[in-house]
Amino acid sequence: MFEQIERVPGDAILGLIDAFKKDTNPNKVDLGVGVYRDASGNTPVLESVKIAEERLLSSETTKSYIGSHGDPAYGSAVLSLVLGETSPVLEANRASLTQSPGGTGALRLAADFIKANLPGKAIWLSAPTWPNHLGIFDAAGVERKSYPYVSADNTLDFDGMVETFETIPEGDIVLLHACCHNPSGFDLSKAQWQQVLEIISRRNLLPLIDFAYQGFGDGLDDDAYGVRLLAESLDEVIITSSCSKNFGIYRERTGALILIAKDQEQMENVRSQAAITARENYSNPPAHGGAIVSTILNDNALRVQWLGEVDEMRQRINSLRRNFVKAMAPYGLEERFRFIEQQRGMFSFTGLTPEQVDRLRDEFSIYMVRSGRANVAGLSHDVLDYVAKAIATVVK
Ligand code: PLP
Ligand code: TYF
Repeated sequence: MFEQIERVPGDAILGLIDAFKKDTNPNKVDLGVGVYRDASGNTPVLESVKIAEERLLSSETTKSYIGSHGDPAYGSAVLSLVLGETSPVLEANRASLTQSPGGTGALRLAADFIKANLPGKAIWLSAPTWPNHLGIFDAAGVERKSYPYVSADNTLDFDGMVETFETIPEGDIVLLHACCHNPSGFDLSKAQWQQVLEIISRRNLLPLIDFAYQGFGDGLDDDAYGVRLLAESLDEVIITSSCSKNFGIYRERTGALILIAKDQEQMENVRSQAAITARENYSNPPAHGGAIVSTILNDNALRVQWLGEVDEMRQRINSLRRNFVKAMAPYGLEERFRFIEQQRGMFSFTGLTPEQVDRLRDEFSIYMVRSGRANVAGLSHDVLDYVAKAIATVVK
């Protein structure tokens, strides 16, 4: 039965992990997969997470199911984190949250929800976007289209984006990255979010906002600007949120599907559909990650500690951005790479070609995605000069 099944290539980003492990060069640098790294190159368990886990271990009384929507304490804590403590959307009781296995699980719930409840509607993805977006909507059978996002000269193509938005049929879904665009690092300004809101509202499109990096751009509240603007101004918004990065709990698979409806009545209707989708995929979400998050967010001291840890991760990334540009100065390339300071989040489109990326790997053991995407968090102040020299060599 299996003999006619073909082998397919694995995920190109995750494949970099193996390639990096096999490399014996002591100077190797991993700028590939998007996980945060500290100054020693580790992806640490946050202190606040460790304390929460210790508490959970001693206080946990059951391993019974938590229900298709997950833990209500997690749900209300994450709704406040995403939409803001005093959100009029929460006041009006028109937001539903379903705990999901990571942001990926939330995206799959969103895709299945769209397929089942909004028949014939297509999803519009930025070009480029996180490659998993393509697979998730294909797997769910949702028609996929794209809008321009990055120009050939490696700048944000906002004009191209809004021009395309003007052509999208009413009722179609547009996927927006809330902040820290993966893979480019180019984010919308507040004025651009306002413009996006105006077009979406006038043309009656449905935004799906992927919020995987809250806290990694300019701060937890600043990063939510677009999300909150659209949630408060529009009747209907879909949000997929992830705690993988900002709590550093990648493998605990902790995320959320947030469905915002016109009023409480319609919210309860769509919420009931989200429960079916969850049930048909995996029944109940894993509990541990959500318990960590709600323990932290619902305890003042732990919350303050976590806020400090998120600030530290973000500040490290942003300082690496500034220092990378400085490190290019000896080669006369400071201005050419100045945009790295303006990009936000873990990722930067460096503008390097696939051939230049290959040379970085082959000649210097520096690993990044062939699109030229670098995980800035994979840098450290110790390797900046080495990486700068290598890049200067391949772009010459
Ligand atoms: N969306 C984007 C844009 C991402 O980069 C990621 C990262 O992995 C995710 C969603 C999903 O994250 P996770 O499923 O690990 O929570
Ligand atoms: O883009 C990244 O590197 C992260 C991690 O299939 C990731 O979002 C990459 C690929 C994948 C799952 C997660």
